[in-house]
Amino acid sequence: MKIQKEQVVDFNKKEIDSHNESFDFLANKLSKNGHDVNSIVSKLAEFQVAIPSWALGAGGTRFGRFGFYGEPSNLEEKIDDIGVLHSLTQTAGAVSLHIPWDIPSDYAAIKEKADALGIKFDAVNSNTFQDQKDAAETYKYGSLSNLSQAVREQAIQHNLDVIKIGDKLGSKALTVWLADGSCFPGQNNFQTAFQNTQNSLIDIYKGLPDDWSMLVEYKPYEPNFYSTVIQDWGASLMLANGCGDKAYTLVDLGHHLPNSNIEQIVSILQLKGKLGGFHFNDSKYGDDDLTVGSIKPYALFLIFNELVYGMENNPQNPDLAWMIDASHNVKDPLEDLIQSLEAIQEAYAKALLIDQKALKVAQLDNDVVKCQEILQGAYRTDVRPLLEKARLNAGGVLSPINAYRSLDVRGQLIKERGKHTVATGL
Ligand code: PSV
Ligand code: MN
Ligand code: MN
Repeated sequence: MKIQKEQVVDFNKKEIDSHNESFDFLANKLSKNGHDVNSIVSKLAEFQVAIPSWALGAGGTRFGRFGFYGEPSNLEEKIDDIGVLHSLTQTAGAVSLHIPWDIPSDYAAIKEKADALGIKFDAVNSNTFQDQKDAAETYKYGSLSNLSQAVREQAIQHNLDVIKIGDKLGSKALTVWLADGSCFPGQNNFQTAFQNTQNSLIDIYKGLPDDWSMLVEYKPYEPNFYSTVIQDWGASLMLANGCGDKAYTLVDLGHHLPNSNIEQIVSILQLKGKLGGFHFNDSKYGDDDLTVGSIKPYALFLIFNELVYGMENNPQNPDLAWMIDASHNVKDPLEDLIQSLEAIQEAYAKALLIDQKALKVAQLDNDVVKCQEILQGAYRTDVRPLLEKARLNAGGVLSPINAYRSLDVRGQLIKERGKHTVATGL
């Protein structure tokens, strides 16, 4: 299934009048308030978010999995699905692979396919949270932190292998997320587990090509429910610092205890030049992996405010590896991802509308009310016409969900792949 340019053009014809009307109205208002609308639209068009190869099928929970018809069952088909997302939205120009779930059988062919669809290979993810077939050692009691040297060596070697695979595809970052930890007090010695993890990460870091970075993801619980070795940004930052300049912290929105001030975390990490990657999703309770912006859109906006500030004021921080890390239990995965991409762009656009100069003045005056008015004035603006314009300029459709449905993409996928397919890596 490939979306053709003519289909995009035809679809946009139906909505262009209404788009022009709402865009002109908004652009006029924003320009009068001193905003550079063209620059906002180009920033939106440039912003690309990687789609993880494991999010294109139904995810499921430990209580069961309800498949979604026409799911991709190999890497080629996953790339095709991202191609659909990218053709419609023009914001999904990258894929993040999970190894060994997605080892290419033919590197040249997969690269060629991705290139043709305008998709780059973003960070590669290692997997030491599952035992692999025929593996000599088990990760039941941890991987990089394990008390057994043989287990640690196997896990280190796996990460080095992942780097090699990513390198062949043009990736420039390795993301390490560990399930390591303990389920019960006393099970682990915290210091030994942390020290083993640090030493293992240093060994992996030594195998990192010069132009690569290592992203260390943290998570407070699950699958271990008493402790995880890399439980928070402090642990991640210490480990990254212990490795070197090319190691960074990766923030996943779902990996925080309730009410954590994530915007403050990303802000300070950027100040220190140590925020390397970002996983988008949303949650009500824990690592729920729900559609971005579906539960706490204001929190997402406040986080984007800090990200925008950091992108503009912290040259010491690298460009971030952006990725959606969501799972879909009841929605069509592609529709869910389209909604997430839209929510990300919306929060970004609203953050770009914050008058930073006026905010600074209000802060200096200790005018707390004014500070809030400035933030909420931006948040309350309906920025969707700006998103439409960015997509239109880039060759995408004005409204991706409408287009996806009117082109009956899922129906086509079912026709091509059959009903009872299961996405790999789930
Ligand atoms: C597990 O929590 C997780 O969702 C992490 O967020 C990783 O990024 C992802 O799996 C893939 O390893
Ligand atoms: Mn994640
Ligand atoms: Mn997660």
